[in-house]
Amino acid sequence: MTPLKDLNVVNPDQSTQTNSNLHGRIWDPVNECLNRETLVQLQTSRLKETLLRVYRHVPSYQKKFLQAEIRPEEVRSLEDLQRLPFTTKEDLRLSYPYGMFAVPMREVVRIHSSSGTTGKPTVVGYSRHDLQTWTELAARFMTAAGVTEDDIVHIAFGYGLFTGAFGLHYGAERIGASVIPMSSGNTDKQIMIMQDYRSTALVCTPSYALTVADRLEKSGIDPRSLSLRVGLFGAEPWSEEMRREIQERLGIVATDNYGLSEVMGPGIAGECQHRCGMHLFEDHFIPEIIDPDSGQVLPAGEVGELVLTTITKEAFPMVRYRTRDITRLDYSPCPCGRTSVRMAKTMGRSDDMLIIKGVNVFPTQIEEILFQVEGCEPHYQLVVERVGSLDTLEVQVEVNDRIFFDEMKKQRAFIDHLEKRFLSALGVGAKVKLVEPSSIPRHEGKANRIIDRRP
Ligand code: DLL
Repeated sequence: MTPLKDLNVVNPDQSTQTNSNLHGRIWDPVNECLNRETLVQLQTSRLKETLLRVYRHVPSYQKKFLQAEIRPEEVRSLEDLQRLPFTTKEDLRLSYPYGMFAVPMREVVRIHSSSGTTGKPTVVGYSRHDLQTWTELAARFMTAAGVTEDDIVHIAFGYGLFTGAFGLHYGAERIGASVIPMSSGNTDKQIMIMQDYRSTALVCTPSYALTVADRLEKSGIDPRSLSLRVGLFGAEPWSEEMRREIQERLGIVATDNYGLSEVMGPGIAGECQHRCGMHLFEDHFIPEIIDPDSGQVLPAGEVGELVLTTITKEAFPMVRYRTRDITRLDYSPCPCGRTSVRMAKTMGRSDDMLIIKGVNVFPTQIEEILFQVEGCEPHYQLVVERVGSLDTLEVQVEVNDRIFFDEMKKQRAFIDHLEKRFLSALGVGAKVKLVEPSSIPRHEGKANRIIDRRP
């Protein structure tokens, strides 16, 4: 473990203050740099408490545990977690709206809800203590991304039931940064505020960061004339290529952070300045990676579905929640000194995985290729159809103004080139359709890349 004196502590409540900027700043070094043995002890005792709480206070957990013939007291180690049943979005739907709350409503001080696209949303609640935890964890990952009390944090997530804006808002205030609660939409106004208020940190989805870059370009504003230096992006999958594109076009460092409303909102994991995976706050969440088909826990390092158990939440604890997000865990040491496991950038949700002629394809894989090809704009849409019993994929790609819409031969050669790249990288063919600049809808929040026309 890195000795505390070698870390740059910034949390005013932990002021064993230090020197070096070598590792970047660490908000809560005591808890972010625990050695594994201490961490496992802490996780085990917190897990036991959580299980007792849900068993006593949440009828659906009690029922599930009884069905699985396991009582909370029988869970004595982290390995025993595997004996517990999973919790799924369907469980949350069945208990809509408040059936899975583990405290009386008088102790719930905030309600949020997930951005479900179909049916009823899922409702989540926070106690006062949960909000404090959330704020601390947001301060952790924002500090890891490089935000300090000198930053002017421009929050372009929508304020509302979505957890994005509030999570980062309180985290930034906790750090002591100046927060601009801009909310989403009206890109021209966002840019005006960024210019006039000298925003230094941009908080939004990665796809919206590109929308901002497009608008700056169209308005003839040099991004380098803004004060932006760092971006904290999350809430949707994005590739390394997209990171490069955002960094180049906005002239900032782009960092990734991860969360989901059912478990907490943003503040589950985030990148440090080394950007080699997102530090997952294991003193609050226990991660597992499972095979999404069999439900079997996979060995460390393998790619699979992330399952999370909350171990400090009061109002809305989740036991073995299936996130549907596909990722991998890395337990190797990180040069920043934090000791937590790191989750890889998620490839996407298992729900978004397309199976084209038997081959699994994630939209982010297509994105990676598009961003490498000169002439493509970073805006695309995937159309999936079923012909007979086979699924087919069409990739609609925006091309930039400089490209030959009127020259058929060149256009054909460009399509052939892209189709070959897809075939060799994905192992399956995709049809490419070029579309006019600016014709693919832009999103203010999460981008919706897939049009599914399958019956
Ligand atoms: O998107 C919470 C959040 C807000 C995270 C702002 C980060 C920043 P939900 O609306 O419930 O909550 O959606 C959660 O979004 O299961 C993932 O599929 C996806 N997601 C979130 N962060 C990332 C990320 C918020 N960094 C769902 N990379 C999750 C890829 C992400 N996917």
